Amino acid sequence: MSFKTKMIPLAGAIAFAFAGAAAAQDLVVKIGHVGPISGAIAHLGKDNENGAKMAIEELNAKGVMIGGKKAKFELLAEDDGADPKQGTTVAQKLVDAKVNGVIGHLNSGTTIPASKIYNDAGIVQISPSATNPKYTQQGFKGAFRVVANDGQLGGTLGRFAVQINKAKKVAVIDDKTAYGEGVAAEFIKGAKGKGAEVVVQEHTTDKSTDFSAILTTIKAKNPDVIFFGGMDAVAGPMLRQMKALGITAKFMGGDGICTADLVKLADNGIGEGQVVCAEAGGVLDAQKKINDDWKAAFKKKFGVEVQIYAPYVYDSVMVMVEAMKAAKSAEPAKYLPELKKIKYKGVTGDISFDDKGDIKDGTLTLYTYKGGKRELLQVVK
Ligand code: ABU
Repeated sequence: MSFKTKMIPLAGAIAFAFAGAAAAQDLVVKIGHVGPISGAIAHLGKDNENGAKMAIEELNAKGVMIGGKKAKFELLAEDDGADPKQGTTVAQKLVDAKVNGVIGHLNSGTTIPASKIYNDAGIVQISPSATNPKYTQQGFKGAFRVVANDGQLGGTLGRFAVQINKAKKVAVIDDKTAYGEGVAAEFIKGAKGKGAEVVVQEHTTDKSTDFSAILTTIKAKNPDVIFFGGMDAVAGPMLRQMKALGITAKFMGGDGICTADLVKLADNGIGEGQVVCAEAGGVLDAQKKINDDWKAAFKKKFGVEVQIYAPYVYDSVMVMVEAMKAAKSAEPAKYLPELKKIKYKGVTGDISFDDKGDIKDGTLTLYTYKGGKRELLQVVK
């Protein structure tokens, strides 16, 4: 064997050794994501999870340096089935896996109990979609939310019902979840504050499919507006059954019903402009193009429209990583102070947090549905 032929594998071995050393110095950053990937709102959980995937893939492709090390981001995605108990089980699983941060959960009913587990473990959590105010009122310094809360959502919709929809009599239904009850209570405050009368209040569950009894009671009261605190998987069949009963009242709801799939779930049960709902975020002017372009890229990548909160999940990952870069560390205790003072321009708009961890200057986007499509009504600051 010649000297030359012996040298080539040696050079290769040296190069391999260096490459191995560099890889050993990479910083593995584990980001947990939790949403309902099973059950009636699995389409929304998948939407959120895809937002996280998009962020992680982009970050890994870009090559992010944190504290002089190349970060390798890993997504640990869990399914909570929108169930509070399952939510705490998977939260503990992520804590045991020593994640550097958690994006989630999707529902308020899972986010709130899980937040105690993350707080006790010193892990930073950003919810991209849970809107119940209690989440950030518990005094957990690592709990953040990038959307407006139910106070803003329900209150604005309550006022809209009276001022724009000219409602004098409103009926209110909730699904008995932390979100549904909370947003319905805020709607009542907003509508009553503007002079409307609540003529009937009914309750269902997030798993119900037959609403004939409560809709028959409501029909007898002849309300101008029916408000539903709950998610699209329940609102869809409810709208279909309203149509079958000949109820033509306006139907209003929060972000939980304001999805791309509502039309499909209602099976053509939505009258033109009958539904008014609100996303707990929104962008105007130049930022709208950035948001629209991101949604188009999402559709190209996953072959489906954004349901509602995928861009907020994407921004939640990005804002967490920005804080890690600024802190030169992926350790929650080290990047938490940076997250608290962050000013980030995301695809969902400007993100910075108040003392409680809520987004500053939360925005809402009101939508209706016409011609089988969601249509923007107005962006409200
Ligand atoms: N905000 C609507 C859906 C999630 C939740 O708060 O339960």
